[in-house]
Amino acid sequence: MLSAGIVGLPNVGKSTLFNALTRTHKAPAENYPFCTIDPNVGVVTVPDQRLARLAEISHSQKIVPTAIEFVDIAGLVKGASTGEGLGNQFLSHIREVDAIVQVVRCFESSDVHHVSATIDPICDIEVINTELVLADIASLQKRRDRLQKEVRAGDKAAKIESGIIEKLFPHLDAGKPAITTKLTPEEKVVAREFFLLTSKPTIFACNVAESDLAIIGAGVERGHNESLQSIEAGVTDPGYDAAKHVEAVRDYARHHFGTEAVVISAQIESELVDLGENEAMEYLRGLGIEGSGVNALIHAVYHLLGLRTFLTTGEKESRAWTIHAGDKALTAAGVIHSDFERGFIAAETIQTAT
Ligand SMILES: Nc1nc2c(ncn2[C@@H]2O[C@H](COP(=O)(O)OP(=O)(O)OP(=O)(O)O)[C@@H](O)[C@H]2O)c(=O)[nH]1
Ligand SMILES: [Mg+2]
Repeated sequence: MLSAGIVGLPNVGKSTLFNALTRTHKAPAENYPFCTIDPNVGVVTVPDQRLARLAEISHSQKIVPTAIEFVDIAGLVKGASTGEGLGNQFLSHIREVDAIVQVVRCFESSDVHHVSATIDPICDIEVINTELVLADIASLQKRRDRLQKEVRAGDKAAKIESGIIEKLFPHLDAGKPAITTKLTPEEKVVAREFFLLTSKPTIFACNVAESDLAIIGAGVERGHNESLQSIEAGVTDPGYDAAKHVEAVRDYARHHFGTEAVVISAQIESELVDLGENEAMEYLRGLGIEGSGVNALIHAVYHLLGLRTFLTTGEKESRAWTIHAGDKALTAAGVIHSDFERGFIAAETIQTAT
């Protein structure tokens, strides 16, 4: 199963988000930095309203949604790439995941300690990115040193690798993530073997206060202009403008990573995990929040991992199956059973609202 790692500075709400995602209280989420040391791992089902509808139509006995794994990783600090705050150990946890959700603190609270004292999401993102980039530079440097002998001996594969490394170096040196380096599809396949931290697809999660979520709107879409104002309820500083920070993160995500930012309120959604899903949605609506930011994040991560769903339905079950973006109907049939792939005749498609 593909997995996404929850990464960020200490005490920004990563474990709180993990609990909201897994609908558990599994991860301790206390108000002090480095509360998490060992990663928390949880399987998260991908919400899909179409399944319930199909189950109704087919009178299915059960519903089987698809799932992805989330890993709540310890907070990173400046100097992590050289071992600060158990940095090397934490970085190795990031190396094992397939995608990264970078949690950025956009909530104001004088009670919750911030490692760099002020709320400055862009500065926070840059601290994390710098550490990941530095770790990648160090591992590429080692690889380059190891390859030298083979390159001199004229080894063809080593030469190709070395060429790619020379493309990556200046990019990383400029502080940019490896994922935005211009490489050919063939080079990308080779570069995958380098296991660089900054080559992992990344998405940003802006963790805002529940009162700000009601105004900005949960999920990926940009809020209306008239909502891009500061609000005074629920924050210590009346001039605090969460929407401005969210906009800045969205801009940064787009320009530096070619990716998106999702707005969540980890705190409120983690407090609702004991309620049924409908009840939780009802509660959010009562707060003026349309739609769960956490559900939007799950969908965004699923897509980020390059995964897509198709559905089957019958009396026995209505089920979501996972395929990869670009897979053909034939491959999808094979996911259910190899016989379906071998004996495939035709696919009929219908248009549905998603
Ligand atoms: N006010 C407010 N507090 C929050 C929010 N999200 C998390 N917190 C609080 O911030 C503190 C830290 O949350 P955690 O989820 O443990 O943070 P973390 O990023 O996992 O921290 P480390 O494991 O130490 O790196 C807890 O006291 C949470 O209740 C939020 O949206 N608003
Ligand atoms: Mg934690």
